[in-house]
Amino acid sequence: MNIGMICYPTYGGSGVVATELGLALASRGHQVHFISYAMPFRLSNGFVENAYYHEVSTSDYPLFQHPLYTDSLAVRAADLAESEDLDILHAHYAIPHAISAYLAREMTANHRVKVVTTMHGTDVTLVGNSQAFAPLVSFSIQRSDAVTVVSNWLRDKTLEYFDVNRPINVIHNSVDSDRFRRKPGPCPCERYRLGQERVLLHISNFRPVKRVQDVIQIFARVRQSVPSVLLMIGDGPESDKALRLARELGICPYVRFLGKQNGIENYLGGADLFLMPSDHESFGLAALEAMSSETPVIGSDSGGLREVVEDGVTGVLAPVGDVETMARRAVEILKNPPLHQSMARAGRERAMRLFGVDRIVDQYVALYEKVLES
Ligand code: GMT
Repeated sequence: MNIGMICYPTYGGSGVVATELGLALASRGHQVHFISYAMPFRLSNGFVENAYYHEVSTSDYPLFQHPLYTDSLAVRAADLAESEDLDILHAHYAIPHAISAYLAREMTANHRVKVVTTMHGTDVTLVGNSQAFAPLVSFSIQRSDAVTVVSNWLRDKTLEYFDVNRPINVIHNSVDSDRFRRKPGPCPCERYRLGQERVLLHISNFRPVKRVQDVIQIFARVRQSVPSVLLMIGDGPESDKALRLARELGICPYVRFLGKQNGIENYLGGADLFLMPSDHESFGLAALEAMSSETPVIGSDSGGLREVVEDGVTGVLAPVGDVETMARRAVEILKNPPLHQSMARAGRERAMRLFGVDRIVDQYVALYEKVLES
């Protein structure tokens, strides 16, 4: 098949999912064309057979006060649909990608290319559900040839928020278990252990939904009974608040803000616990990557995280905002090596059994085939 993969190139789950899916499809011999405004960051490791990158640039004509990315993307995608004879245009994250894909299909001769839209979370729950965008997301869902979401929870939210009368397919996110595995040798975490400290890790885009201040609060409590350091990877609007809170709580020397990092598998493969106390996650890809790396997860008992983390088995889920319980359970795990080890092993086993790349890519391929037959 010839597939156009429309995605965000930045650090973040939806771009990662699109890139990993595209690379897996390319390794199976499909021709995959990534379409974005910059090179997706997990694609920038060099030449990959059957994978191509097409940059979208927008016009800066003075009349246009705002970049017309949606339009430029549609034109680029339509052009590629014709020149590369695309079978599928797969839009990751509805806004604005699904609408650009729809326009592209309508612009092409015979409307041959099929549009598959995958919704990832905030395109349904926060941004998509806002008055500014809801009608557009609804329209995109109705006009796509197939729609997928990354969890059962997100399917339910989609049906709750939008008036749609079409199947919404659940295809969970996947993890490359070769890449995300325990690292036996020296890992970057070692630099930050001041002695025998344990390493707690958080990775996100530091948006309000991630509740990064809860991460700091949990760590402050853990540190009272377990010598430990906290590594904060990523960046975003709440970084300053988290830093300020760490200062106020007097734990600054033990909290390292590392910014955006490549090679997060090296950190995940050396950490002792992963913290994800989000308000909600439609899935929680980083939690899955942690489990695959044998790092137990302390997270919120909400959203799609319940489909990823098995509470009490591969980590612990506690009510949103309940930093006391999250900290207490984290300490229990850190002070009990057999428990830690059994959770670590169970996490990897669950990640491989339910979320292996082959299993998930098979589901996308089956969906593409079905759409092409219709
Ligand atoms: O968090 C976001 O708003 C961005 C989005 C993204 O592009 O990374 O994250 C969502 O998609 C990921 C990949 O499917 C999911 O693992 C995340 O849970 C989801 N984030 C939220 O639902 C908050």
